[in-house]
Amino acid sequence: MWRAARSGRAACGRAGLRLPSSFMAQVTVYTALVCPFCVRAKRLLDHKGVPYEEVDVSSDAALRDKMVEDSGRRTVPQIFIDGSPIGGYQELQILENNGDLDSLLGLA
Ligand SMILES: N[C@@H](CCC(=O)N[C@@H](CS)C(=O)NCC(=O)O)C(=O)O
Repeated sequence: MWRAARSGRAACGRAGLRLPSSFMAQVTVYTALVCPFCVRAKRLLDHKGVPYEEVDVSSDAALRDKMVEDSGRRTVPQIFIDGSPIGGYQELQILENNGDLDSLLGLA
């Protein structure tokens, strides 16, 4: 049922409609202040019209530790979709290039 709701955009898509953000995946992007890869990741999500929560770990060691623990990676950005770590900008771009990102985001 949930997947049907998630894929509702296919039916709406023909009319050019988009699902309300409540149907879209929850996206969290851990970032830091000086971070070109963070800029690229956010630009890609912005381009797709995907809302996300940004967590700046620049000056918060505890938050950074949590990011490392939850993602298994030390670099920023780290991107989570519905709580699952998908990696950094390059992994995000690979998912987009493969055509897998939209379904993860609840857009397909
Ligand atoms: N392959 C990673 C590269 C990320 C990366 O190198 N991020 C830099 C900031 S833009 C970083 O965290 N540098 C600190 C470090 O390598 O410990 C991605 O695509 O996100």
